[in-house]
Amino acid sequence: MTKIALITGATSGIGEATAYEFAKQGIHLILCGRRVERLNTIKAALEKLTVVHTLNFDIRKKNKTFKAIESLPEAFKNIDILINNAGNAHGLDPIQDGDIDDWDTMIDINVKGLLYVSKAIIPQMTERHSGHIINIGSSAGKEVYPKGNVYCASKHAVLAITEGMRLDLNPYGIKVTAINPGMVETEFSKVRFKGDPVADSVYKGFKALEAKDIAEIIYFAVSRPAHVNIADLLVFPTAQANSTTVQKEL
Ligand code: NDP
Ligand code: 8X3
Repeated sequence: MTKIALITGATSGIGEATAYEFAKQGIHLILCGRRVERLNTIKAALEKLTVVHTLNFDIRKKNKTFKAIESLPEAFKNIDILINNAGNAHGLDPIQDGDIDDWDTMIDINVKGLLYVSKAIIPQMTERHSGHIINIGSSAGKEVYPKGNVYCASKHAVLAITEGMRLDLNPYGIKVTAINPGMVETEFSKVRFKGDPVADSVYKGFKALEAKDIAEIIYFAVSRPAHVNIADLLVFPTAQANSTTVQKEL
């Protein structure tokens, strides 16, 4: 039976690559993001492969998030796969110099936004006793690195929420998965460093993961048989051993 997937943060990076991967497999798509032009461009490209609906909202806005998901046409209301991917790091500063607006942004998007979207979608999954939620965590959710403080906290929270979801949704047969990437070359560093050219050096001197690498793993996770749930995956580029150990040739 054809599945329906909702992907947050589908306008770039891992979310966009996942949309392409799922479209190739004929999964029907609900693509979410704030940049409406990008949503339209991606929709136009993927409609050649599958059925696509777009939702343009900021996951920090609780009411707008619920309204957007309520607005889904009947054919898209029963979401089988939720990819909670939207998120970013904002800043890289020692805790004593951290920008409070950056802290708010990361907690509001990476943690609260993920919860709002989940809250809007889970009830129809529990009702149907079916569904798969994939939360995109991070290696930063497994260990804390210098100056990572609040971003790492937000991703540790994603991991705790994932485990909580897996426990609470267990009676309903809903799969819950955390996929935790190390360094992936996307717009992530541009957002983190707010356009500062330092962003360009983050992935220099080694082969970082590509968004597609994670997208393929996400598809692998959602395409396992009904009795198999990949609970938690940590994925590094080969050159990376942990958050602070990266073999670079400069
Ligand atoms: P990108 O910056 O390329 O993509 C981030 C996506 O999130 C965009 O589509 C953006 O869409 C969306 N987004 C951000 N803020 C909001 C918001 N307030 N409301 C709705 N959508 C939002 O980064 P990645 O693809 O790398 O990041 C995707 C996920 O992967 C994030 O959760 C990130 O923490 C995680 N991750 C990334 C790693 C990396 O090294 N790149 C490593 C480990 C985890 P728009 O701006 O259009 O709203
Ligand atoms: C992104 C990985 O190490 O850049 O979640 O914080 S890192």
